[in-house]
Amino acid sequence: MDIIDIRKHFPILDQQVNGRDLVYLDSAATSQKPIAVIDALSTYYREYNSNVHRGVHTLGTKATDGYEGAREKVRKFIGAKSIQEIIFTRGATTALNIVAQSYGLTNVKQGDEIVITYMEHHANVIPWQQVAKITGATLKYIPLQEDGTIDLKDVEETVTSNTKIVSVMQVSNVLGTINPIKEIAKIAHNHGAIMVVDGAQSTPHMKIDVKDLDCDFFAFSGHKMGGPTGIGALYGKKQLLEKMEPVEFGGEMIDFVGLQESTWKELPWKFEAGTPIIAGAIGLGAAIDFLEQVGLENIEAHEQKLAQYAMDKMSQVEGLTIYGPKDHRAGLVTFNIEDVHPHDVATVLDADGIAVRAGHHCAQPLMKWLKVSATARASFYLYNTEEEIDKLVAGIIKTKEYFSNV
Ligand code: 7TS
Repeated sequence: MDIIDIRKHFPILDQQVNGRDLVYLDSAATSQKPIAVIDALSTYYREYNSNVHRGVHTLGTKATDGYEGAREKVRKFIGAKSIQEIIFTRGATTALNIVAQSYGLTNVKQGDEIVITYMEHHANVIPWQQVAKITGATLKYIPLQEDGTIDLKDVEETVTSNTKIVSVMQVSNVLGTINPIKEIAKIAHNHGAIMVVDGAQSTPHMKIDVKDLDCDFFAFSGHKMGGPTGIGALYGKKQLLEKMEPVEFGGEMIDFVGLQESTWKELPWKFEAGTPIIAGAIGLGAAIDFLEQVGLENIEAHEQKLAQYAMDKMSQVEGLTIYGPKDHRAGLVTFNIEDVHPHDVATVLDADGIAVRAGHHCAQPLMKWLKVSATARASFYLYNTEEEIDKLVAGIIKTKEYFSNV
């Protein structure tokens, strides 16, 4: 992987922020977009903007081909069997909400259990809280080890014959933990529960194979993997999706509409009411092409190297707390500087052109578990370099010194 060449595909990186070269270390919030994606959006709007699945005119056919072609790219990218199992959504949040509202509300009843973990993003907490509230089910949490990993023994102990749904993130957006999804899915299935995976932080960075994971549902967002905002996907096993009711109703998703009753289109379109996110899907398809050209295994290896480099350098800084496992972790490092608020850390770093995120990262149950109210986080992607991590570490030391003198 030639990093200089990779960076040429991301024009936004080549700019100064506050008089310094931009160091973008916030890809876990949203990644930057390669020219191929920007061009795909522009070409769609300039040359063949049309609605899909309706007209027979040439532009409409081209738009439909682009939109459905992107679905096939997603199918292949995550290893699904059929395009019927790929539903375009606004992102991971919408995908998880569809599973909760459609599958959850019909298949969970009083006395049942839904199992998640303490490290989940709010998008994989609140939809289940709502299902538990409405149905009278119990929401249970798999505990974490001290280093922020999951012990399968704890999964065995938490999941019971009353568990109907187990929903776990594949990669933590705060701890960088990579969870053993395949093994957790096995435990869920042994107890007759289904396995839902929040793949928002894994799909951009590692090869995903939903068949190998044997998960029942898998959710991800396009904007964290070089694609546009407003597009993502829900994968679901066909036999489950077939039995599920849509959560949105209107145009596009119907087969026949009578005065009192209507019937739905076949999968996956019954879940896509209204004019879909056509440009977004085409842009996501272009992002997938780009990632595949670079190679997911190359991206993963590059980020592993960056993560290890960052962990080595940052752990040498006194007064710095780093959260999450020491190794076998994803390309992000979450930290706090002793006696300095993370928002101040992010502000001082920004003055040097370094973009990191500070806050609770939409993981308040995890913040409670970590006994902090907020943290700072540097997250990496294929375009980041070791030199940028050196700048981050220098910025952290500068921040520490600045606040020790005030
Ligand atoms: N799940 C995980 C693990 C995430 O990290 C995020 C977004 C979501 C779900 C929601 O994705 P969305 O695209 O539907 O919003 N995480 C973050 C983050 O860590 N910083 O900003 C957004």
